[in-house]
Amino acid sequence: MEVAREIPGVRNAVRIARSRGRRIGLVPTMGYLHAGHLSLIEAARRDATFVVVSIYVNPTQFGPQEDYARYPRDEAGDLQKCAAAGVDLVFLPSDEEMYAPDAATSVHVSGLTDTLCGPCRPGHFDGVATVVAKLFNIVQPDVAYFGRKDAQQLAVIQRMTRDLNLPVQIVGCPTVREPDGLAMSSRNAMLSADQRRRALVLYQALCQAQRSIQAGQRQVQAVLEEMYHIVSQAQPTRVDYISIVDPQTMQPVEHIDRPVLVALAVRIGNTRLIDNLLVDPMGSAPPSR
Ligand code: PAJ
Repeated sequence: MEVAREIPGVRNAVRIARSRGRRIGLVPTMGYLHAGHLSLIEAARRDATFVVVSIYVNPTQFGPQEDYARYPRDEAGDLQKCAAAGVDLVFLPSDEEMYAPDAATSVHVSGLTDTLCGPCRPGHFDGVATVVAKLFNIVQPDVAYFGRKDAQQLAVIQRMTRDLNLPVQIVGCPTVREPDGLAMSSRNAMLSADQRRRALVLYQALCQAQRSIQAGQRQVQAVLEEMYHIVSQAQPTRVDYISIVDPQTMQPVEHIDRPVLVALAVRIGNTRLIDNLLVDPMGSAPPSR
């Protein structure tokens, strides 16, 4: 496995791989890798023949009051996991390598970012879209992999890629969960044992929403109230949102008459957790967890 900290090294390795006819797959991450990240790498290994993982805690997608400084980091552990997972190249840039001190350009995807995490995290999706556009330009992958756990992020990147004619195929991958249902996240490492137990309410609320909708509930408000009730039992520091939106536009739906994205963002202690479930009202048998 190669490790590159500078852009010319990445370009060179990718150029050689491409000259050998390899299909380049990119998995962008912020590190502290877990089974969710590894599932993206596995997906990349299935249909690409040269797998690049970027590990970069991107400062521009964190707000001034957010957890950039305490975001977990483990470079040595991440490199081991990448090597074991069969990654070909890891890109580990410094801030100086990624951003010129007078960088003045950013990518803004409008509309999709007006709801859910957008208003709660001003500038967040500009930071994400900009760094992902830069990673696409640095690595020039044929295909890139993103988790559905960050459904709004995936939608933003799909829209940016289409709107800017970036020659990259975007693949969305299913959410990987702990055995009890908690969505895997690097931020889970910041939870105390008690907060970890309380964090399960996110998934419990989503499952309840799915049960209600699949049992025939079509009123958005009724589903949201049930979810608030479950979430409030964990005494969250704050509920940023609990919403039911159209999975393509991310806009709130009025009536549940087609597949909907049920999504929530909740703070347990100082840790902000998000999760979502795509619910088909015509679907069968909700999970029993
Ligand atoms: P990060 O949170 O490290 O996530 C990297 C990728 O892993 C994202 O595509 C995310 O959706 C996916 N992922 C995280 N948890 C997952 C889970 N439980 N199941 C499946 N996939 C999961 O998302 C980012 O980093 C950044 O915003 C980034 C795109 C790298 C830009 O900086």
